[in-house]
Amino acid sequence: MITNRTFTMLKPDSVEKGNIGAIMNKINAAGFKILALKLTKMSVLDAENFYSVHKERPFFNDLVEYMTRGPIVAAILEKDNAVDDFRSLIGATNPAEAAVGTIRNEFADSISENAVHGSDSDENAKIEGDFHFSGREVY
Ligand code: 3AN
Repeated sequence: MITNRTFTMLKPDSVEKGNIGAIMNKINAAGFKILALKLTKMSVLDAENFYSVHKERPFFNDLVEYMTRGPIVAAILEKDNAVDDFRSLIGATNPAEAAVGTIRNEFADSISENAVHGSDSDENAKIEGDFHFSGREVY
């Protein structure tokens, strides 16, 4: 198991607000190396599969609608302790609780539109990276 990679998405709100560059700057400044990167759009089926763990939650339909309303930036990132360090960099799920200086503190508006995704485990980082990238897109 590779333990130094994580997967992220800059969600539709980040793309709509023109925050791709600013968020990528913070990711680079925090020491993450970009192994794979693309602007892409999730289909409804993609989003339902990606977030299937949340399918019984009351916010599931809104989450799928949000994640499919426009393009996202998908990326695989490399750093020692990537999963935990990236979750520290993005901050709490609810931006109102995200520490000052975190990506969600600076760029997210609400718990339902919270700017970025970060994998929650090495196992999910691998699954999520494979979901968005073929082997020849990862460097
Ligand atoms: P995280 O993105 O911090 O890992 P998850 O995996 O619990 O958080 O949630 C996935 C996504 O579902 C969140 N990024 C957010 O867009 C949405 N979400 C999570 N909890 C809520 C909630 N209580 N109300 C509305 N949307 C939520």
